[in-house]
Amino acid sequence: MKNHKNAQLFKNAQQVIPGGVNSPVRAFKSVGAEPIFIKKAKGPFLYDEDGNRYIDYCLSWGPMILGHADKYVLSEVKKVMSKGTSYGIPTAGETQLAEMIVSAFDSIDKVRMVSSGTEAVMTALRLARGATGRDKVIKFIGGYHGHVDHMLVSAGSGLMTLGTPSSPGVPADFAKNTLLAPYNDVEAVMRLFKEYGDQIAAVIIEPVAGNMGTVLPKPYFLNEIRSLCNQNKSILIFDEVISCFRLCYGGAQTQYKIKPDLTTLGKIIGGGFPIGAVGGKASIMNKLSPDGAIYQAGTLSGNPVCVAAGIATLKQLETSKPYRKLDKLTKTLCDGITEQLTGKSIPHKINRIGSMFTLFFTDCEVTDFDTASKCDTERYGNYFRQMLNMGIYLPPSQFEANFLSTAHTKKHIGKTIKAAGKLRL
Ligand code: KE4
Repeated sequence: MKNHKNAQLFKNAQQVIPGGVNSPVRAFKSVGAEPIFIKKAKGPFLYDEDGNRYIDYCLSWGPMILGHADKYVLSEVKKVMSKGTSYGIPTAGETQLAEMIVSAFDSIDKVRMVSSGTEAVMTALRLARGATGRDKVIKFIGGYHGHVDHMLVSAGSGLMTLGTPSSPGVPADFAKNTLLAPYNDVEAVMRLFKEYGDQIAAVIIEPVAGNMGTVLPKPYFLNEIRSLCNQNKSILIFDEVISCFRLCYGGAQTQYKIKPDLTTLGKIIGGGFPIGAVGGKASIMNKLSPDGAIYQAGTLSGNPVCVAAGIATLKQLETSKPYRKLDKLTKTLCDGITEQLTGKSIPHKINRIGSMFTLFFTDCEVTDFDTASKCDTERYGNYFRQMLNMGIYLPPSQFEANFLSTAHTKKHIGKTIKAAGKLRL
């Protein structure tokens, strides 16, 4: 694999961009490599500046479910762009996208659009705190909800504890209202409610975790969390920034038949453009300004170009209903990789739901951050680098999810399985 231009571009970037990247994971640090620089992308393929082509299983961290540069999305975006790109004044498109989201989610009566998943989470948490008059929030260890100050917290000593900042620059004061519990551990959540019940504004959870690698909720885990929130009059927030429209035409909540009070969305609903959204029951959403007192705002919120890409993406997902096919193709890929690695006696586990999966290098089931962090990340880095050299682009971290798009075919899957057969790990 040629790498000359990539290396030079990375050197140039590091002169003027911190770490040479605009989001840390893109630096490939956790996989012991230097980043490639992308020149273009089409369908399932990425093309870097050195002319190397890759089958892409990261898909910009999830949004590109139709593959890159989808013809219809681009044509709809070009149409809208030709009439201007931002007004800061309402457009009919925003209502159309909101209506599509409302009709896809039983739990959502109203939607407020923002420009990122982080902003959606920030808004949802402020809404929950404003609506309940309470300050504490429960999150799960290994859950990632964007870089909101009071979500950048990690567990201190013991299994359940008050959050301590996981990043410099987050005042301890901001973290003290964040409580942590291990994912899939209902008893830990019960203990938190027992101790802090009437102070807990919300529980925020990735109904299918994607940020410790893919980790699925144990049976009834989400139901238990739902009933604990009901009993304590706390708000249940499903962070579906990854899972919305990924697993089905709706969210993980549709699949698991659980109705949260608020949902954060992002990624796919923007079709590759900057977007986020928070949706929920009108009784809560109406508390947002200007009708309500809870403030939230954004210059480019509901931007017409981003909204056009989102509408074009959701329209195709709604009509083509690709989910069964995506599930089948992803199963074929995962079964093929497992066959190859088992043949090499390499301990591994694959957690998968639909077209979202993670290959963990471990011999134990991965059900929470504790078990995920026991994985062999060195081996993952080796796997990433070898697959990259064979033209397969994977998430540059063990603790992320892989995705398929409707542009991936059996041919691409076959090539990927064949590459897995050549691994020397
Ligand atoms: P953004 O602010 O990055 O748009 O969204 C934050 C966010 C919120 N909630 C969930 C469940 C998320 O996964 C994310 C962001 N996802 C990561 C990848 N897992 C973004 C990649 C990155 O940070 O560069």
